[in-house]
Amino acid sequence: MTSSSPGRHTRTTSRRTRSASTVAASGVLAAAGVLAFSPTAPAAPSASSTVQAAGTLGAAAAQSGRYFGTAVAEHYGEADYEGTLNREFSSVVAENAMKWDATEPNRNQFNFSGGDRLVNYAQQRGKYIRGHALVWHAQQPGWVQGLTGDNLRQAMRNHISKVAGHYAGKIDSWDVVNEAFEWDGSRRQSNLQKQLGDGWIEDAFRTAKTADPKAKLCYNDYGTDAINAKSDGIYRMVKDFRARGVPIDCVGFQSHLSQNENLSTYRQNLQRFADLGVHVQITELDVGGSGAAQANVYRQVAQACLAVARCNGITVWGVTDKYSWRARETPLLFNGNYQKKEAYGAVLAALNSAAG
Ligand code: 9MR
Repeated sequence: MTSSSPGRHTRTTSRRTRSASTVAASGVLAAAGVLAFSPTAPAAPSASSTVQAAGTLGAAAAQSGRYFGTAVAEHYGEADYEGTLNREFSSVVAENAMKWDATEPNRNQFNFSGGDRLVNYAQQRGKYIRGHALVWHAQQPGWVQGLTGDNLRQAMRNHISKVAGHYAGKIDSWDVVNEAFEWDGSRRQSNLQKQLGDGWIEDAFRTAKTADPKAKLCYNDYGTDAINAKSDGIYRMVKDFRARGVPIDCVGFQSHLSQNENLSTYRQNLQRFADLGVHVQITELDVGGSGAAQANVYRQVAQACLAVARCNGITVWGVTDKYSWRARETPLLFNGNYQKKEAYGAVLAALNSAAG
């Protein structure tokens, strides 16, 4: 991929020409405002005899113009956590700090402290930033849960306007709406759906577009990792939005998987969405399991994204197994002692082989 990915900053990327120092230097340039949000700087072509495989996930993904990110929780104080985060990942997303309950605990009273901290951290290091999540049926503050009718509509619009407005120009991709479909492809019967009817999702996207015109606006969900009834329902919505000019730019596939996952239609599913003209992103990847079986699922997911031109990035849902929401299933790329797991090697090799 050579254009307009992973962010809105067009760049061309040579294959396997980055070194760790190039990536580090690009972070400095980004901090100086030279390369705003660009995780890596374009590198000069080099002779194939001098080509080196990239040594970190972020640098390896950047060879094809993609980001490789992680969800971040509040563990910056831990040296190994921050060291691993900073070294390996070219993109971040707040695991919880930008959700509705965290950002607007009382009506129209906003708390941006956790989100601001992450955004500052990422900007200083030239990392891509995903925003998660403006509207979701879960993690709503108590005051939202009882609202009805137009009162809820106004609360939703105000929340999106204020949060997306606060971060306008800083977020590369926003999860505007999260998890709004059922397994059978129908709309989830959330308070939003029941009170506002089918129009609430496009209302949310239009409001976000006004608040932050430059961010890529995404619909994000789980259980959509195959061609199935749920992904069919979302596909129909995205197709309709594109046909009617509703501002949707990307679809996030959370990809909370297990090592026994059947991924036979994973790539085709990404591709059919991409063919609607949206970017697709793997947004919350984790794979319960261990060893070669786990590594194999990670490899297939990375290869699928690499095979789809509009798949512009992969995010894993945490840095270390220790702090994973699925900790007992050891689903991430680094173990509790921040050692690289077999899955790490599989992902790195896949990213490097796609580049070379
Ligand atoms: O990982 C998040 C965990 O710390 C929170 O307690 C939980 C609350 O619902 O949300 C988790 O993240 C979810 C994400 O925001 C949306 N997709 C599913 C993720 C795992 O539950």
